[in-house]
Amino acid sequence: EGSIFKMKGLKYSYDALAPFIDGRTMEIHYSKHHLGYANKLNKAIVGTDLETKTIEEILTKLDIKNTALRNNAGGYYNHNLFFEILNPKAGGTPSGELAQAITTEFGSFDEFQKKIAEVATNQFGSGWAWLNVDKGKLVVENTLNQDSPLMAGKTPILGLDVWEHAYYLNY
Ligand code: MN3
Repeated sequence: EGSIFKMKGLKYSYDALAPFIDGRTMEIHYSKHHLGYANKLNKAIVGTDLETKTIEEILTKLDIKNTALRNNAGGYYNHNLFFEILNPKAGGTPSGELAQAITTEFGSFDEFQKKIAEVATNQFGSGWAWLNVDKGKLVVENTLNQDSPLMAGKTPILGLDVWEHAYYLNY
């Protein structure tokens, strides 16, 4: 009842990314912050016609003056992506079409890494650094707060959470 958008679960344990991200930080981030966005998103849409929409539909047609929906729909979507793409058995350099597109757009994988690190570390206040597809091209950019690239018609591939809550216990 009322719980329309569910938590997807983690495919690894909270401490699987240590020592880079410690278990306590991951537990708080997932079970308090991410869950909070899901709960507040569900509260914002209960009884409205948004109940039957997908999260992507909600974000691409969002009324940005609806602050509760903007923050929590964005927060829910962004964190689903974040916790899915982090994985202790993943990483390394990409291959195939993505590797080719990164070389075309940024010159090399190293240059791409430099660029996204620069965008992330220069974020003023809370937000995200992204690798997005924008009109068929890769772009590195940031968003403020929990705004999702989907709100601007872009497709996120990689999202780096640079809110303090993502790292503040150890960094
Ligand atoms: Mn977060």
